[in-house]
Amino acid sequence: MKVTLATGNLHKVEEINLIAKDYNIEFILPEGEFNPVEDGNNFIDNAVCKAKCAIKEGKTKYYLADDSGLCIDYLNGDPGIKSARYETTAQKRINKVLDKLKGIEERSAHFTCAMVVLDNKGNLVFKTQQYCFGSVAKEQKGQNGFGYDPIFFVDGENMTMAELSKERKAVVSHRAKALSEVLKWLKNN
Ligand code: ITT
Repeated sequence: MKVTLATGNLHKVEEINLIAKDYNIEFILPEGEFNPVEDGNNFIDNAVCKAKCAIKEGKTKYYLADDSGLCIDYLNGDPGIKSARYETTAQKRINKVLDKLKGIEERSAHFTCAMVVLDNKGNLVFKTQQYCFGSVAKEQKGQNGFGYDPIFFVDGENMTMAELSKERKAVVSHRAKALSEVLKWLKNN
């Protein structure tokens, strides 16, 4: 089965293919331009914007999109749905978070991953939102993963997300949990 994965983020593609490696699903990227306008007020709505954008030129029965981000309790959930736009580079985004939490002991946070599946007529046929809980580290550590992984200390793992192997991230992450719900649904549809 082929499913269009509506993303321009190659890290997500790699992670999703690893998580789904035992399923007989080929995730293909949108053809042509993929510049969705993410103007929703929440993760699910933004994921829908992305999936709709991929349908225009698509050829598959289903379209999967992932909208995700880091939500920090002390910052009232920021950067949240603005995670990708919080600063202009990944390192600047990390620095901004570390600066805002300088001297703050309350560092609890979670990654959110919303995934939606649309059919080729644009109907929302499945949605899920899953989390990975942890806290913001005081300094960045680890080379794996992407985005905020070097400053996200994962509950129960005793290391940052960027110190986990990619195989371990593919088990414990917000994306792994969301995709496992999607895969269960796809198996029956
Ligand atoms: P697409 O919209 O094309 O899928 P994007 O990177 O813009 O790619 P999002 O709008 O969902 O995706 O923004 C997600 C941002 O949240 C991402 O750029 C990272 O900064 C952060 N993020 C999401 N998942 C993450 C993860 O597993 N590890 C670290 N940071 C993550």
